[in-house]
Amino acid sequence: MNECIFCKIINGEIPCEKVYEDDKILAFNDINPEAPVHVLIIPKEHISMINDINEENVQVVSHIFLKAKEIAAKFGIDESGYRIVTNCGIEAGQTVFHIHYHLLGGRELQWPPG
Ligand code: IU
Repeated sequence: MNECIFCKIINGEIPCEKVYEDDKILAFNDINPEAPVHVLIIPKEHISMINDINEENVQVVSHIFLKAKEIAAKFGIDESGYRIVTNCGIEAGQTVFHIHYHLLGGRELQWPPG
């Protein structure tokens, strides 16, 4: 996936503000934060979107959620509350086609989203 910007962030071609990394996932601050805490959590394996999750790659999703709660705790928002969002497809607002989980918090969040 040579042209994928998030793959380039994973392999270090493009810098990021790293929040967490292990062999399966990377988490970094969103370049255009929508909340005081806005972290993107991505699998190192290129998966374009939710529609491409299958029996072979699904385990990384549970790993992302296990680490998401730790990241929320690290930012001190695990008790106050936070939101995890994945946009799937154009009409949902997905602009980067490497699956990512937005972890948002640090302010009161509105519902429903637009
Ligand atoms: P979306 O759900 O696909 O719309 O989210 C893409 C996010 O990726 C969006 O919040 C961007 O600000 C963010 N982002 C980034 O953090 N760094 C980048 O180089 C690019 C997008 I391109």
